[in-house]
Amino acid sequence: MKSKMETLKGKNITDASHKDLYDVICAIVSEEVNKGWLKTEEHCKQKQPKQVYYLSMEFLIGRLLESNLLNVGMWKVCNESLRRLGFTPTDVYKEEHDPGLGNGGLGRLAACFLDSLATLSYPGHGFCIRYRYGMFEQRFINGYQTELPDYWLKEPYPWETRRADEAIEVQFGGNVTMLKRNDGSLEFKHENTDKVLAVPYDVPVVGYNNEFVNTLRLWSAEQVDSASHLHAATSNYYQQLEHNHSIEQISGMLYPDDSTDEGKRLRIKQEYFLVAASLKKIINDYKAMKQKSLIHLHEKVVIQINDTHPSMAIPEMMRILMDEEGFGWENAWAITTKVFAYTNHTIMSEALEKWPISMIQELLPRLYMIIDEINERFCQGIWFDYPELRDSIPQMAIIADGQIHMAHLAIVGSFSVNGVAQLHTDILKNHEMKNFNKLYPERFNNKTNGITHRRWLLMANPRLANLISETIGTRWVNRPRELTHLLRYVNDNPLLERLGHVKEKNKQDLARYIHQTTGILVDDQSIFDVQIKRMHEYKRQLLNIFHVIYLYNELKENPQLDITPRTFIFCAKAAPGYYFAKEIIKLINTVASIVNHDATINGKIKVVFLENYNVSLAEKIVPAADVSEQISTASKEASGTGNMKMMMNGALTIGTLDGANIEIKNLVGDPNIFIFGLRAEEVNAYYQSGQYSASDMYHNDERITQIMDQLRDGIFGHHDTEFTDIYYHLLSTNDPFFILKDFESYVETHQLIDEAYRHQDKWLSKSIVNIAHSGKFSSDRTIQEYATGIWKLDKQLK
Ligand code: NBG
Repeated sequence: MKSKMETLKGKNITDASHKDLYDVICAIVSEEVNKGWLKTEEHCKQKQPKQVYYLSMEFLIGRLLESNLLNVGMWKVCNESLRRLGFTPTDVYKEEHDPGLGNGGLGRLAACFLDSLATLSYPGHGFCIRYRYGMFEQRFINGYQTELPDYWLKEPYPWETRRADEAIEVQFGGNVTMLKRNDGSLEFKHENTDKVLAVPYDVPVVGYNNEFVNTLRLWSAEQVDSASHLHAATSNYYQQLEHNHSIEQISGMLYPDDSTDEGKRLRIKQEYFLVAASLKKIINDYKAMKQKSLIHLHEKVVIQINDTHPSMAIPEMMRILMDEEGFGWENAWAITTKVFAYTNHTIMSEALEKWPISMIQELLPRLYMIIDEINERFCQGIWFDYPELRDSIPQMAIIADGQIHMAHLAIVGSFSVNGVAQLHTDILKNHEMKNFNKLYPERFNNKTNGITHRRWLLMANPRLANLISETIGTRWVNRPRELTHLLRYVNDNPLLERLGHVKEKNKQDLARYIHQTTGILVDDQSIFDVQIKRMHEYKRQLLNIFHVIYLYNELKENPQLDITPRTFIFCAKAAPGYYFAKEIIKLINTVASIVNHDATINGKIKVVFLENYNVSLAEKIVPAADVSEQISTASKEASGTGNMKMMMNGALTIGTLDGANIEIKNLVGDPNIFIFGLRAEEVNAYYQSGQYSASDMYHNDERITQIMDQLRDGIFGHHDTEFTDIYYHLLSTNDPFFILKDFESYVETHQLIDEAYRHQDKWLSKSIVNIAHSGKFSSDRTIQEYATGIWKLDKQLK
């Protein structure tokens, strides 16, 4: 480190700043990483194994220095040398800007998957966009969310390599003319298009301890050589500049919407840009292998479509095969449908992308023709071959009501369709996509999500990781299922005590961070009750804050009330245009400022809303959580992955029977999880019957009446504490997420938690049971299932 500091920075290590150290360590690690990168590429060139390409509009990779250090085996050494030199390692690591190339669970899942692919030595690569502005930075001003642009590339990003020589031209707009060839076949000429250059930036994805390094390729939109490609409409200099600007916008920013479809033209451009550049690269690589014909593409290539966002890859593949490679429709379709697999991540109808026909026609005229033909053939196929489904054709069509239904396109064009937790897959098969399941039962399958235990336990919680290794040895690191060996220790008092100590230390760290960043002093002996995820009505942060207001009301009534002290910790970004979600943020901040400053409740409850949730902040909070809030309206949360992270770190879940909570419950058993609320079937039955009345709930439960009236009239007469919109919204929409309905069982279940926490030994053994069973939720397991069940990949043993 010393000599590198001298040669790279011309400085003595004693004079080095944190940023200098960061740069130098990156350079040292990169040398290691690059060796493996080259080796892996050579290996794949020689062996030509089948590869998976993971197409995703989001990859929330988090900071890479620490995880790369861990994976190349230099983490401990580096920490020690930094300490010896008098530095705090975390001060150095936090010099890295956390790239916010994603919104939430979907993007983080993609990052965990890449980590596991490389670690299991599967050849697989991610494709995404190099957004210049990532997820917005969140600040609270007067309790309201405000958004600041996240210009993460201000400093050069040390992990990317620009590969201008591999740039690819992508075309938009223009017109298509049909010509008849001599042999009678048709030729489609696509002319007068607007051309954009996709320039790749490659980021290495480093496997754990195996010298296996895959690639995450980020595409940046740039103008095609300006001298030779003047756009038809750009007659003068200013128009030319404006045109260039509009091109650069394609990789300008990430859409900060979670689960909502905003119907933006630019979003379509981004999606097509990702897809067109990536497919070109995939096909170029295939051809470089000197395969006989693209007919065999599926033997070497499988492309996973992460949600519908990249589903234009299906018609784009058809376009390439027909217009550029000369295949007829039948052969092109046979190739295409053997190559694509689609993952669905939500059943929220507003998130199932639909694009207006006119927009696609204008932006991607040739693609529209192909989608139209796919739709035509699909609908005719049902009509002739599945008469029993004829009545369903309007609901199943790819093009209907002037819109293109991207989920339908994705299902029709893929050989595999998977959900992300058992319940979610069942709902897809039996409700949302019922008719498609009748048509293609063999396509539907479940792949329950996972998280990389290397980042979320080994790296984020070294105290716990060390304790585990001291107890059961280190084999769990490579075989996380072996965490179950901890079950032998559920009644082992010395271990429970040490576990308690680890949690205490982690909570002290978080308490310090909370104090530094917010000025709030929290009791580190209190229960750390954590809800960290996107702000969304279905995730029901509102139910959580209702419970807090209820407790506060109780304490005001009776200050001597014997409750276990609690710190309620929230993190959540709301989509900038999601008014109601932003009102809930303001409400939580308002409750926080009242509760935290009220001396009469003796500090028994505190509410902390930490700004700007991102991967790095999650890494601080997760190890300190006692209680993990997973309280979505049953059936709405496809899986959840925060639930897995906190369980793995010894938190106990309070949750509904939704998403992966069900699988957590099945593993740990009822005594080790706190389940409450309506079940998915009950929720569905209420929707069907219309039998639910929010107004009755409001009138019949005094606690709810009080809280609702406080929202309407102001909480304890404080200024600026009226939330009439929330009050009226809940009543006028009849509380579609059953917040009022589930309130009672939520409160009761929290009382059980309060009680259980008093018996620390019992609590800690529940905690051990959770940690012990969390191995199933390693993304290594998930990736193994994808690799054998869908992708048919071979592990590359070296
Ligand atoms: C999210 C779901 C989560 C799930 C992640 C990863 C989208 C569209 N979906 O429940 O809401 O855990 O995907 O699968 O972001």
